[in-house]
Formats: sequence, C-alpha cells, structure tokens
Amino acid sequence: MLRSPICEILGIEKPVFQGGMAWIADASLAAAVSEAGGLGIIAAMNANADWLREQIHELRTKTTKPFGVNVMLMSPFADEVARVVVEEKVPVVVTGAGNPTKYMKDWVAAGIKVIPVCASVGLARMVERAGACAVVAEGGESGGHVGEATTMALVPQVVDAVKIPVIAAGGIADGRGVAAAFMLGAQGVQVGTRFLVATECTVSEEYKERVLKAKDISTIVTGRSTGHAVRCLKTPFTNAFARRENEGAPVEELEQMGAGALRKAAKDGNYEEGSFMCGQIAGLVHERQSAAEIVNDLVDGAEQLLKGAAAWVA
Ligand code: TUI
Repeated sequence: MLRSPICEILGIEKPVFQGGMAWIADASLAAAVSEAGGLGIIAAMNANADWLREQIHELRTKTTKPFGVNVMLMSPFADEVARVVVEEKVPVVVTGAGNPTKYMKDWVAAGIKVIPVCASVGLARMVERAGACAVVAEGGESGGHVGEATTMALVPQVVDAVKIPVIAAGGIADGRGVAAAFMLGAQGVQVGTRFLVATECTVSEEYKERVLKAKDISTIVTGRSTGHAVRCLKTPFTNAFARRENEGAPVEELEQMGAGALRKAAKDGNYEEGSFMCGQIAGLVHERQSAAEIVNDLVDGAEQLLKGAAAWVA
C-alpha cells in the first residue's frame, strides 16, 4: 500500500489529490475521488458563495469521506468563499494563484487543514510559518496558472525548505510520475489533467476529446506579459492571444481577451473561443476511466515501481 503521513493527517487512504480545476472540479468529480480514497477537491474558482455552498452540500450527499475546497485567490469572490469554508466546516482548504496568508489565521483557528499551492520556495516557507499543514509544490508543466520552475527542480527544493509534507504537482498522470514524485521527497501528488477525462468529470465533451487527442507539444503558455501565465492546449484562441501578446498588446486588452475563455471551453466546448487549460502530460492521457480507476492506477503503478526500484542498485 502506498501511504505517507499526509494520509494520517487528512484521514485519506491514498496520497492522491485531485487538482482544483476552475470551472471543472465540481461535487461530481470531487465526491468520486474522495470516495475512491483520494482527496477530492471542489474548485470554488470564480463562483460565488451560494454556488460553493450548494456544491459542498451535494458532495456530502455522495460521500462522507474527507474532501477539500480550492480557493482561487484571484477570484473576486475570494473573501466570501473564505467565509463559506469556515461556516461549512470544510475539512481541507487548498489555495491557488496567490498568497493565502491573510485568510489562514481564521481557517487554522476553525480547525481547517490548509494546504496552499506554491510555485516557489519563498511562498512555501511563508505559508508554513502561517500554519499550513502541508504544501503543494506545483511545477510549470501543470495546466492553468503556472509559475516558472519545473516540478523536477521545484519539489526537492521545497522539500528541503519546509518541515511540513510536500505534495508534488505538474506533469504527473501515471504511476511513474507518482513514484518519481516520492523519490523527489514528496509525500503525495496532485493530479489535474488525467481527471479531466474521468467519467464523473462534468467538463464538456469537446474538452475531453481535445485532451485525449493531445500530444507532448500540444500545450502553450500565454499571458507571461500580464503576470498571469496560463498553460492551455494550442487552439485558435491561444494563437490569437499569443499573436497579440507578441505584438505588445496592452495588459488590459489581453485580460479582456482572456475573460470568460475558460468557461467557454469547460461549459460550452467552444473550440474557437475557449481556453482549454491542461498540463503538458496530456499526451499521456488516452483513456476515459472512472475516478476510482484513475486513483487506483496511479497508486498501484507507483507501488510496483517503488517495490522494484532496488533492482537498479548493484
Ligand atoms: O492556481 C493555479 N492554477 C490555476 S488558477 C486558474 S483560474 C485562472 N484563470 C485565468 C487566469 C489565471 C487563473 C487556473 N489554474 N495553480 C496554483 C498556482 N499558484 N500556480 C501559480 C501560483 C502562484 C503564483 C503566484 C501562487 C502564488 C503567487 O504569488 C504569491 C504572492 O506572493 O503573491
């Protein structure tokens, strides 16, 4: 069995977190991952408090196991969502796209386990001091909003910098990635892209098909000039965005172009205008499976590899 202290800390059976994918990770996917023994995560994303409350209630009709809520710190609703997680006694809060320390005192006081996603050693150190119980070290192979460092470089540096458990994210979609993450010192993984094609994932069919067809070089990072670098599948939208960015378009114009594009991909399956966020590992994702099959394949694959690892040493 692949287990680590993070399983005890959170009361989960398998050290697999499902990425809090904005506009995508709802109660349906999160409940299925938690029920399979991992940590399912509802993405609060840009939705308001009422939507999040409904999703939490729906999840609780489907599973009694621990789950998390991802608070996207750039959301205009971050303050109200930060209150809902306390009122609803959410067991775990994962944060993304910013510095969560201003909320952490209240969350920790409410008994919430706080696990910020960090793209740098500096933020990981800061959130440890503020009471985080673990951090997700997310490399730039990930889909969505990304930092500069790769998973291979970032994870061991964060592991050395903090005493709390580190969960690796970015470029992990099978047992090989999970085993590699453990070898880098991680105690668990967060996986987004592979769960996009899970049966219980309610993202548009077009999105799933595009991920299944993706290859190793199918993604691109745009938006570095705006300070919000985002990795997505190369599409007519990203081509147009990258062209205007290279032409030196002002930040306001680029942000205007990006507004609503993820929703168009996730909900409407609009290939022309949508932003199909996904990680570089999409080229490895070929099969639709249930969330439980995905969780079990990640863990079983890693167990086999880690058991056999001694064969490399003469
Ligand atoms: O947050 C993510 N991934 C995301 S958020 C998202 S929604 C979105 N939509 C359009 C534009 C931008 C976002 C889609 N994917 N991952 C965690 C993550 N956090 N990646 C990078 C960071 C990060 C970046 C800067 C965390 C902190 C930070 O600065 C900290 C500071 O000190 O302010």
